[in-house]
Amino acid sequence: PRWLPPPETLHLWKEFETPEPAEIAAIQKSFLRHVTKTFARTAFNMDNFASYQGTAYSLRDRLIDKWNITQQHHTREDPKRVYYLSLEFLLGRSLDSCLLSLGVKDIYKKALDELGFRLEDLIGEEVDAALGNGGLGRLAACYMDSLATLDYPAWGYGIRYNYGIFKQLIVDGYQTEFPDYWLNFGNPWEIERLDVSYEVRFRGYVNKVTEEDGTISYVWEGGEKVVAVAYDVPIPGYGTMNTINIRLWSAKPAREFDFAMFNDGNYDKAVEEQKSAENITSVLYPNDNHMVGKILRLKQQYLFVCATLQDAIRRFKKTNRPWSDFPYQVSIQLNDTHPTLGIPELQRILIDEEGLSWDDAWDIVTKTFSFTNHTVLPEALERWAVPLVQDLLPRHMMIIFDINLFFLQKVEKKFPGDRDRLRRMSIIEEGHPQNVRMAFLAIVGSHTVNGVAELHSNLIKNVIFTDFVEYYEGNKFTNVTNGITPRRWLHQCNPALSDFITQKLGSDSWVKDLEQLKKLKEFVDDPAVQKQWMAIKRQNKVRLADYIHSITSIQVSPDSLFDIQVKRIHEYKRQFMNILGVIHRYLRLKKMTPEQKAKEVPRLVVFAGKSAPGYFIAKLVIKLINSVGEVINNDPEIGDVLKVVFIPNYNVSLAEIIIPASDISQHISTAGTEASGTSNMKFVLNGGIILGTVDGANIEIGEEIGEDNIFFFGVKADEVEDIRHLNRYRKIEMDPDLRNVLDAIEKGTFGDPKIFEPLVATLTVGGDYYLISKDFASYIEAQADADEAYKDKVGWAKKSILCTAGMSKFSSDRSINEYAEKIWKIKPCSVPATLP
Ligand code: GPV
Repeated sequence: PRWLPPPETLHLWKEFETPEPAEIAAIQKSFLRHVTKTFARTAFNMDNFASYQGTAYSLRDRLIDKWNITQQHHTREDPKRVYYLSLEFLLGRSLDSCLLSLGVKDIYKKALDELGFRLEDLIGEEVDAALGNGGLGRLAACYMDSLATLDYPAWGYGIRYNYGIFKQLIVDGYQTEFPDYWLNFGNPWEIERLDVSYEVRFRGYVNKVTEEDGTISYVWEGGEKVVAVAYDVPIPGYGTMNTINIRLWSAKPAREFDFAMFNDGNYDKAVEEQKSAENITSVLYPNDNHMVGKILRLKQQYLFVCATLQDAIRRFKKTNRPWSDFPYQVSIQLNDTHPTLGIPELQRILIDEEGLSWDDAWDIVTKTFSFTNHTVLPEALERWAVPLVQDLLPRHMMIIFDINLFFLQKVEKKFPGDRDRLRRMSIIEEGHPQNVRMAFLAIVGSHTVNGVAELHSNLIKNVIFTDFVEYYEGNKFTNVTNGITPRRWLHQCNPALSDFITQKLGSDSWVKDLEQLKKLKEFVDDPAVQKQWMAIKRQNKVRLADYIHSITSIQVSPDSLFDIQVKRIHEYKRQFMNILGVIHRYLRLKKMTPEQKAKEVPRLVVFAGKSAPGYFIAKLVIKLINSVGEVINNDPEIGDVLKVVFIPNYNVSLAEIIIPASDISQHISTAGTEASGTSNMKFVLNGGIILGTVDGANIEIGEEIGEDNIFFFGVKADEVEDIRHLNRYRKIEMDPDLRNVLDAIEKGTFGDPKIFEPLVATLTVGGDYYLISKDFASYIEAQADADEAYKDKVGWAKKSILCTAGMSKFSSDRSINEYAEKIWKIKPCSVPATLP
């Protein structure tokens, strides 16, 4: 029976269920209570970190109040909920964003000021929550912010890795990796829920049971068990009561203990085995857009979906509805194929544990799941070896085979006798070993599949999943163009521009309604606005220049054109082409007289980004950038006309400093390879101009802001295949300017040329898969156009204003509303300010 409070004690609870008033005295009291009681500090034993902790804990109390009110409201209303399943959430810091969402930044600042602390310093004490690799993980974080802000009843589910993405250090120009043990000093933003935990089984065997009436059922038994424990991260909506939850799972040993082993005197070994449970959620795999078939990763994926589904089902069962209601109460979004095991897992629960028929179960499954694809790169598409899955998840492997069998039977019916089509569409890829094609499993088990930008959604339809489009007659496939949260990516990271926009628009309501930015167009010809706009840009450039100096000791001029490329290092993103372009510029400058050089637009080229630790070519690109920087930055004939900086350890907090400071940012992937890109949106929202290819969301950004305000270059996606073919047979001459650049590298201008041989070889013997040579001339031309345009200060200011003004479409609020209406069929569920 449920415990009920004695009525005469209810008033004691009431006080603590009501959010504390946001008054200076109350804030100071709660801060001091946490500092002295939670952290056992005194007035004579304080530092900024303890002060950060006290502030964070006092905010945490507010978050918990709002979270509880939200959950009670949702329980009462019982709306359809969306579960956003993602192996990555790249949240970054929380203190500043939380203060802004709760609308208490100014008052906290005052309260802390009076106590002798500067809020800015405390914000800098927080370590990033970096449970993601790049765009995919950061997208999940932006979507949580929008879901909360738009009052949707949503849950994020993920893994609480003990080690987030590694820290990058540059040693002798090379990337080195250090573990990111981010929980070392505690995490104020999570709530440990030891009471919310589920058992997860691995391996074992499947028992076939024939009932008396002849029906056959299967029972999965034996093997090993671990427990997944919940850690909740509350996500407050901006300016709303709604506070949603990201539930992160951490693996712990099961309470069961191997007594046989214990009695054999193998106590050490028994403990050792228990500890191995914790390994499962220990580390985030550091690969972006690349699959590595490690068994521990498969264990992570299964533990994740197994615990998540038990949690969602427990919540569903509290309402005593029939199973047929499940898809009308629950929508599950798969963030790429990483959580695709959720599909066979739900099917297993429904048929093996809940006793539904295969068909009834499959109907529920396919009405519940939807799937977002984030890449067309073949090396990123997940394929798991059948023997591996069979060993770890024997019952799931059986179910996947059955799903495939029934699916292929239907394909055969629709396209009789088409053997090659069956081979192409099979979830099981033939070979030694066979592989499970996770994307196919995700498509077959979902009601909707979406790409993340128009071009990408067309490519998945017309290139990688064509057979499925034909089979489903186009009905499953759609597009939802990515978005970014304007809260973090303008309001928070660029306070000066945010205040100026609010002042010009006469209200700050644009923060929740980005359509209003369009009104900035009215000011584009106003000289005072242009001047102030560029003054703010300069302030942000000074802030970045100071940071660069503090980290690298390189002095850069805020009067140079800041040209920035920050993102994961990957061949398809072509940082290599960027640095080759820099060398080209350097060689050109070296031929100039001082008078000629003085007429050039001074340029600072900034790089940042991590390479996967095992990605040899990407790591060489980092080395080349640093070697080129070393030569150029120390060449007295060059001075401020050209500087090259690699900023180490790119992460969310660093992005918040870098992005507002760009004049130009580069998004130069080979056409058709970058599914969307999201940093392109962040730069343009902050008045930076894109120099980029006709790829991903660049295209839609160009449509919105106007082609005059973006520097496009390069071949189009539909030309790439033919050029690759010619390249393979070396039917195309290398671009002569590029040849000069490679000659300079090979002559040793940037250090021992032997080091760079494998990198240079990707352009020659390697067949130049990413078309650097083909695009080089138009790239250099686009750079020259940018230099020319930058000389016209007024013209540039106008472009910059029109960039910000045209970005309404790329708010993640727009993306989330599209998902909610088109895919999830959920509605906002506004939470009243207090409990009834
Ligand atoms: I798959 N993405 C990523 O960051 N990591 C991955 O493993 C995979 C995709 C990215 C894409 O590369 C970007 O183009 C896209 O903007 C982002 O996912 C969000 O959709």
